[in-house]
Parts: sequence; C-alpha cells; structure tokens
Amino acid sequence: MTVSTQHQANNSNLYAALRAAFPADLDGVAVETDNGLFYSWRDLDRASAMLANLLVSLGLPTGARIAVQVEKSVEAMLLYLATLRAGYVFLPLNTAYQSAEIEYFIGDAEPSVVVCATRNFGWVSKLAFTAGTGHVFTLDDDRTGSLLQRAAQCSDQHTVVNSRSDDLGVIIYTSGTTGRSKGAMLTHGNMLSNARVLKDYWGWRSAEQGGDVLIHALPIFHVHGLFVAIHGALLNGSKMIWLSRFDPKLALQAMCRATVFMGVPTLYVRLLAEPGLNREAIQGMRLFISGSAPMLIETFEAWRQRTGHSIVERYGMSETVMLASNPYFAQMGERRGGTVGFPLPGVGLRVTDDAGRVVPVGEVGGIEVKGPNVFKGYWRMPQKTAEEFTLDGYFRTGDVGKVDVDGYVTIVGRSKDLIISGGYNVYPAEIEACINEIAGVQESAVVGVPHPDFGEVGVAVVIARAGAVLRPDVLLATLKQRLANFKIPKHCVVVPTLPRNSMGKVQKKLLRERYGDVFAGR
Ligand code: MCA
Ligand code: AMP
Repeated sequence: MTVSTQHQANNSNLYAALRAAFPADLDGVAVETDNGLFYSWRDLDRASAMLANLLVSLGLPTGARIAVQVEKSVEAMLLYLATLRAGYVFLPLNTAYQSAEIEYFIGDAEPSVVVCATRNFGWVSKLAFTAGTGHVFTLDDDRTGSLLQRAAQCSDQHTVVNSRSDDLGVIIYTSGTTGRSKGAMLTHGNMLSNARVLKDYWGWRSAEQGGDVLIHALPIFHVHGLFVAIHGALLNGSKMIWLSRFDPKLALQAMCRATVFMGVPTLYVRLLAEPGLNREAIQGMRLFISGSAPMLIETFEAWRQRTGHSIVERYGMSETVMLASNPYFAQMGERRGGTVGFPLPGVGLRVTDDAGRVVPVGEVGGIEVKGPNVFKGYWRMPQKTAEEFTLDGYFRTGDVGKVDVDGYVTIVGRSKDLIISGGYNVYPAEIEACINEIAGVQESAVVGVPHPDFGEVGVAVVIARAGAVLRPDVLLATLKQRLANFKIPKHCVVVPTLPRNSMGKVQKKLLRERYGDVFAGR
C-alpha cells in the first residue's frame, strides 16, 4: 500500500467510501437521466473533483457551509459530492421555500457559499450578501449557471480531504413545533454507518450477483432522496435511472430496466392509479422501499395484489437518518404492513412513558433512539439539543409507538404537532403564526386531515377580528406568497369560535374530527 492509499484507507470522509465502491470499469454508466444523458463513474469522480477544486479555490474557512437551493439535477448531486470530498458542509434547501424562509436559513447558517437557480439570483443574492455570504453562484437543471462555468476552469484531479467520523458533513433544517427551524448536524460517520447498514439489510446486490439499478424519483434536498437513495446506489456501485421529478408513467417505464425503487406513500398511490402497473411491467424489480410518512395498509395490500411484491416500509428522521425497517430477507421475518419493522442493526430503540420509564412490550409510549446514526446536535442550539436527549443519551423522536412481542415497531402517532403531507413535514405552529399576522385575523388553528393523494393535508380554521370580513380564498392566496406551496392548507374555513378545553387550550382533536372527511371521496 502506498502512503497516499493508506491515508485514504484511514479516511472517514463519506465521499472516500463512496468512491471506493465505484466499479473497476469507470467508463460504465453511473447515471442515466430522463432527458437522455449518460454519466459514467469517471464523470462523477472528475466533475465532483472540479467542483471541489472550485470550492477550495475560494479559500473558505474550515466547516464552511454551502447552502444550495436548486432544481434537481445530476450536477446538484455532484455539488453535494464535491462538498463532501472537499470537507465542507452541505446545506440543502427545498426548492419550494419562499424568500422569508430562505432569509431565515441563510441568516442562521451563515453559509460562505450560496448556490441558487438563475431565476432567483436577484433576491437570493441580496439576502445572502446582506447576511455576509461571500460567494453566490447559479446552477440550473440544464447544466448551465455560473457554478459550472467557474468549475470548468478547475482541475479534475482532487485528493479527497481526510475527515474524521464525527466531522460535520451536512446540515438539514427541520421545522419545529414551536419557534425557529433547527439545523440538524449530521456527520460523515452518521451517514456512512447508516448507508453501510442499509446496504446489508436491504441486500444490495454486487455486480457478481447481477447488480442493482435504482430508480431515483425523489427530491434531493431531504434525507430520503439525498442519503437513502444516492448513498445506497453509490455505495453499491449501482447505476441510477434519474427522474428529474416523479412522473408515474416514466417511473413505471423505467421499472423494466431497474431493480430498486424508493418512494413516499404518495408515489405508490399514484403508481397504483396507472393501469399499466402489473407483474409483467415490473418483472425485474426486487425491492420497493417506502418511508417518510405512514403507508396505509390499503396501499400496502393493493401493491401486493397488483405486483406480488410486499413493500419494505422503513422509518427515519432528519436527525437520525434511518432507524428501523421491515426485513428484506424472508428468514428475518415477514414484511408487516402498518409497521416499520425492526430497529436497524446498531440502533437502540426503546419506548418510554412520560416519566421516562421503558414501557412493557406492546404498550404505547414515546420512541427514543441511540446509535452511530444519531446526529451531533442542532446547529448553534446547545440548549435545544440537550432538551431532546435523555440523560443516558437517547434521542427523543417525538413519535409515539410500540414494539410488539416479535420486535416489530409500529408508529401510532406523534407527540409533536406535525402534519406529514406527501412526505413533507408541515408544522401547524408555523402556519398558524403566519395566518395570525394577516390583517383581520384574530386567531387560527391548523390541523391535519386524511387526504387520498398526499396522505394528510392541513385544514386552517380561522377566527376573524370583530368587524373584519375574511375570505378563505384570499387568506390562502396571501399565505402562498409567504410560505412554501406544500405548506399551504388545502382547505380553509372562517368560524366564529374554536372549541376549547377547560384550560382554554384549542381542542385540535375535535377539529380533526369535524373536518376529517373534507377530502373523502375526492
Ligand atoms: C406538491 N404539493 C403538495 C405536495 N407536493 N401539497 C402538499 N404536500 C406535498 N408533498 C402541491 C403544490 O403545492 C402544488 O399546489 C401542487 O401540489 C402541484 O405541485 P407539484 O410540485 O407539481 O407537485 P408534484 O410534483 O405532484 O409533487 C408531489 C410529490 C412531491 C411528488 C409527492 O411532494 C414529492 O416529491 N414528495 C416527496 C417528499 C420527500 O422526498 N420527502 C422525504 C423527506 P399549487 O398548485 O396549489 O401550488 S425525508 C424524511 O421525511 C425522513 C427523514 C424519512 O424518513 O425519509
Ligand atoms: P423529517 O423531519 O423530515 O426528518 O421527518 C421525520 C418524521 O417522519 C419522523 O419523525 C416520523 O414522524 C415520520 N416518518 C418517517 N418515516 C415514517 C414511516 N415509515 N411511518 C410513519 N412516519 C414516518
């Protein structure tokens, strides 16, 4: 072993591990896109090296954040890989975020570099430069923008930075039930350990076993699309069929050439609506993964009937990456719909009561977890971080669940006031605060109700100030200017009073019951 390869062998940098798993034939296809482009493994390595060299040339401080709000593209993924290999911290941002949301993230994270779409450059650069960001680049989904122009002038040779396992690799912002959004700090070790566990647990197939091909249909600014999908494929040297956005017809077409698909339940609901979905159309597929939101047992059963496959439902969080999964291998047990399977190897998972005592098997309580996958803490929020961990180091997920005698984990609800809509988290407190700022609004309550496509969506119940006249459509249109579109309640009513308990607290349970069937049958 040469000195430099020895150096890389001790390297805990996530990119070094992914790179080591690339196939020997670097000219093979690593990514095939829905607009007819092919990227080889060599392309991934060289292009990420050029982007890494661009970042290095900027003379950024150690731990510099690279905030990125761009449409999904292979180049956006390359920027992620470049950030990892250069040892900086990637900060992905949902493309739906509006200026007030972006202003908060940039102000809080103080990124050294911001990358945005050309059409947003005006307002994003203004926010970024005001917050002290030194560099703002553009990147569009058609391989244009100043980032790539600048990177084109950089060398395609770059030595991956030597990182320690607990060095920060990514910050993912998650909203909160109260107050400000929190940046979950994930280390190279968190992500790599989880990717390695999933590689074995889901039986990713080596080239000798026929290999795997992943259909990548999810956005890449969250854990599911960015980590579970991308790390999974790269760590196995597997090709990705890259869909720039989820389209059920395109996804179905790709299934005759692929083996693995990952989606949130909405994607499965939409695929089930495709008449062409049948056993023949998905013949080569071996693994369907679902997560990010609860999958209805009806969807699980309908999928099994139509395709003969039992979806592997798994459970994760931004703070913990993946925590639990139904088994892939039959000898470990059946895949049970309505459950999220077993805690992953290395993950300690327990269910506790309000006093922090572990509850007996089968009883419901708060889910707490521990393991190499659990994040380092919230960015610049030591107090908040401390509050979310128990004295013996377990992270409180805010999910409510139980573990049965066979060890299967079921999530039965959430202690956090959260709506999960089409796999995106929506915190009612944030929406209510925004509604309450609108002229003429006295008070509001936002609750989640069942929805046939998105699983769950928000309904806003609003009280007008004395003398004010509020129109639901105008309220929603006003909200749309201030919040990401997926956060906008899908239904709004103006009412004279809200139901309250004896303490004066709004009874959201009653509101959920009252408006629970607003979308029934739609
Ligand atoms: C779009 N819309 C939505 C959502 N998506 N409304 C509620 N919830 C949503 N998720 C609305 C838009 O506001 C818009 O409304 C209209 O639908 C059309 O928007 P469009 O973008 O065209 O929608 P789409 O392309 O059909 O998107 C639906 C989608 C997408 C494909 C289901 O939401 C999606 O990709 N979801 C996956 C999210 C994900 O990857 N989550 C993982 C998080 P209007 O026209 O009125 O403006 S990671 C995580 O949760 C943890 C860690 C884990 O365990 O994985
Ligand atoms: P996020 O904040 O985006 O990381 O979302 C994490 C939350 O998504 C978890 O705390 C759960 O409430 C939820 N979640 C993820 N996977 C599942 C699943 N398979 N079933 C139910 N809820 C899930």
